[in-house]
Amino acid sequence: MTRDFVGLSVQRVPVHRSVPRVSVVVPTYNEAKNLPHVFSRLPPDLHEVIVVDGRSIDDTVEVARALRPDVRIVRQNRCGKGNALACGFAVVTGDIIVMLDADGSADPLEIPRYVAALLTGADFAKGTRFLDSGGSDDITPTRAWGNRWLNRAVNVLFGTRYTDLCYGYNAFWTHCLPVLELDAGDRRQTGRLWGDGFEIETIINTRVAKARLAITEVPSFESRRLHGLSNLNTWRDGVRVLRALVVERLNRRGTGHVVARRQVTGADTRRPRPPGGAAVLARSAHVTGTPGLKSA
Ligand SMILES: Nc1nc2c(ncn2[C@@H]2O[C@H](COP(=O)(O)OP(=O)(O)O)[C@@H](O)[C@H]2O)c(=O)[nH]1
Ligand SMILES: [Mg+2]
Repeated sequence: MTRDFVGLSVQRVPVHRSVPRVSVVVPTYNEAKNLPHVFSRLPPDLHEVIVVDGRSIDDTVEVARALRPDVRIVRQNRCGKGNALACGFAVVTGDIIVMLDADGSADPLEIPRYVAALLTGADFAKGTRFLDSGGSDDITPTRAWGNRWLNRAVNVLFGTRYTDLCYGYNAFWTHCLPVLELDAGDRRQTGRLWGDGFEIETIINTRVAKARLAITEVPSFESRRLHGLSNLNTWRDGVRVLRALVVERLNRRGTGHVVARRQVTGADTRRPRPPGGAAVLARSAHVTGTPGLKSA
């Protein structure tokens, strides 16, 4: 089961490409041992795989190149997963962007599910571990507890009905990128800026909600990290997420953009937004299709 909620602040335009080009953005920090597993499960016919490395001290970049000679390597300019994603998004050339962790927790075999959700009308396909076939072997009880409360908070503050705020496996149409207002910034800048850390998922999830994009939740199973340790600090990063909710509620980031929405043929799950009301949430059919993923 997927869940949609819908906004109307977007303008529909036809996109003259029946098979979208899928770009996968992979932030990496010392993931050399995990990349063979992750890359072996990438679907064929991706448009591009972009590894954004955060000055790994292992062989992450060499391993990525050896596994996949066509990989695009980007060096992030500042620190943190958020900055890595911003740097990767900035160089994407495909129609769809998939955010994929490199530690083996996010399964690349699920990518077609996300693409199918986008092809059936979503602007943003948001992974969730807490719906239907979703689940997690990786989340600790403390993190699950924190996520539950943060999730309640986002839904109250932003009128959403998310089931999993703090999950980093998402996909969206590249033309929605301006809504995120992420700034890869000056390559010479080295400090840590707002959005550079693990608050990135919250920033993205709240900005797409503020922009009233059509969001579909996609059930996803999160496996245990294969090798190495998580870079996330539950309490420190939990506080950053909470702060992100407050900051993003108070600022207007994400609201100033009209997004040209891809005209989707076939079943349309969009519903009009009630005047002055919260975003509408509807349940759509199961996303089961495996659309072709083609190179340009
Ligand atoms: N480039 C880059 N990638 C990072 C950084 N921090 C984490 N990552 C990557 O982001 C993904 C998720 O990080 P992880 O440590 O597994 O966090 P968790 O899944 O929240 O426990 C992994 O692919 C990491 O390698 C960073 O500072 N820079
Ligand atoms: Mg992880």
